[in-house]
Amino acid sequence: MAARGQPGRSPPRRIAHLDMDAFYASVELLRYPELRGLPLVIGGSSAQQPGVLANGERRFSRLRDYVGRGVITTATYEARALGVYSAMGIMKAARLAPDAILLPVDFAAYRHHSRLFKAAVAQLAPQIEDRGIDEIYIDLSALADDTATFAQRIKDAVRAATGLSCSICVAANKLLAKIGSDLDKPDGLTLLGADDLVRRIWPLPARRINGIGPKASERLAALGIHSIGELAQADAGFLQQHFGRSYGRWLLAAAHGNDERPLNTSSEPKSISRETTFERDLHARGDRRTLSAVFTELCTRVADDLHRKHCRGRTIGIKLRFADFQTVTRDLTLPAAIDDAQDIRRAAGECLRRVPLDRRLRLLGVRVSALSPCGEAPDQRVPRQGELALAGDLCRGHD
Ligand code: DCP
Ligand code: MG
Repeated sequence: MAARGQPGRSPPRRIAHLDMDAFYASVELLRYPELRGLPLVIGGSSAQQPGVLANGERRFSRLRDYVGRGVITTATYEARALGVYSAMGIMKAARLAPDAILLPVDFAAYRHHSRLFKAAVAQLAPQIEDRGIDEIYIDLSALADDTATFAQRIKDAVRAATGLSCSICVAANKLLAKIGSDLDKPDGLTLLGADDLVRRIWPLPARRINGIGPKASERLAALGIHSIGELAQADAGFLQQHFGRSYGRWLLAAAHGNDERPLNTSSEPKSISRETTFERDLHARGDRRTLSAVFTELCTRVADDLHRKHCRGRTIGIKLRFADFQTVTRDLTLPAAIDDAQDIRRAAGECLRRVPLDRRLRLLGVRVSALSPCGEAPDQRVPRQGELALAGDLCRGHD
């Protein structure tokens, strides 16, 4: 992709996005190679654990035998060909593919293989941003090697370390590399150059941009914008009018393949946040109870994340997105770091009081930043409620 900014001053970056193919299912196939080539779905509980017959053969569960409310985490490409996908209810999938094999999730095995593939890549290219269990970004900009040769070397190293295949795209930035790694799955190696924005990216549906969720893509469709190309041709003022200033601007930049975000190569989180987009837009008055419950749940989940990462934070923030897509954030910085769900709820509640809640909301989020590892500051104590008002006066607020 073309370098943005001042041509000639800095060469375009080379950012790779690597995503493992049908990850959970592929790990299971290492254990049960006899299932290769068959439609296989991962989900459900230990009841789906394969049994062993008297003759030593394994007996696997089939989708048609499943009863319950579980959802599919992933499916092999053979199962996807039958219309079965991640997040689909297992009983619904059973109607489409009754003979498909069902295995329970085994997170420990997936985490193990996740660590293996990341370590193999880190040996070749140390500039890595960890994006979750089966995906990473890799910055290849400083490497002298030919891009395609190097990307193939990474794929070979992942296969040697894990026995698994992955798909890689190298592009000028994270946004394009992420879209691109999906284009030639499975076992893909995709290079996106300057000409490919129009040829390969613009025909794709707008929701393929990471950051355009189901709701935003529905709203774009209602405005007659279906593809990324159509979004790129849209009027900047029109987009800002319908999606708010900041999201509207971002939508247009993204459709033009512009993204300057650096890789976050630090393994220490800078902030921990949870947010949720509501099934239907909620109003602070009419839906007070629901909103309050969601708010508390978000704070609890953030607190759980903090505990897992063994850290706490001093700055507590909220994010609201109104039905018209206007997004508002507020935060406050406390005298001491906290990690307790109730304390986070109280501080986030303070932030919430500083936003006029006169319109319907589509999204609510809670963030804790200015993190410090637990145990490093023994003199820190949790502030009491009365202290929060003072802290609130000191805090920054921004829209
Ligand atoms: N996952 C999940 N629930 C979802 C989506 C995914 O539990 N709704 C899990 C199972 C996947 C893993 O995360 O194996 C990685 O997600 P991906 O979206 O990368 O999907 P896959 O790796 O399974 O398939 P693909 O080849 O499309 O990347
Ligand atoms: Mg994957």
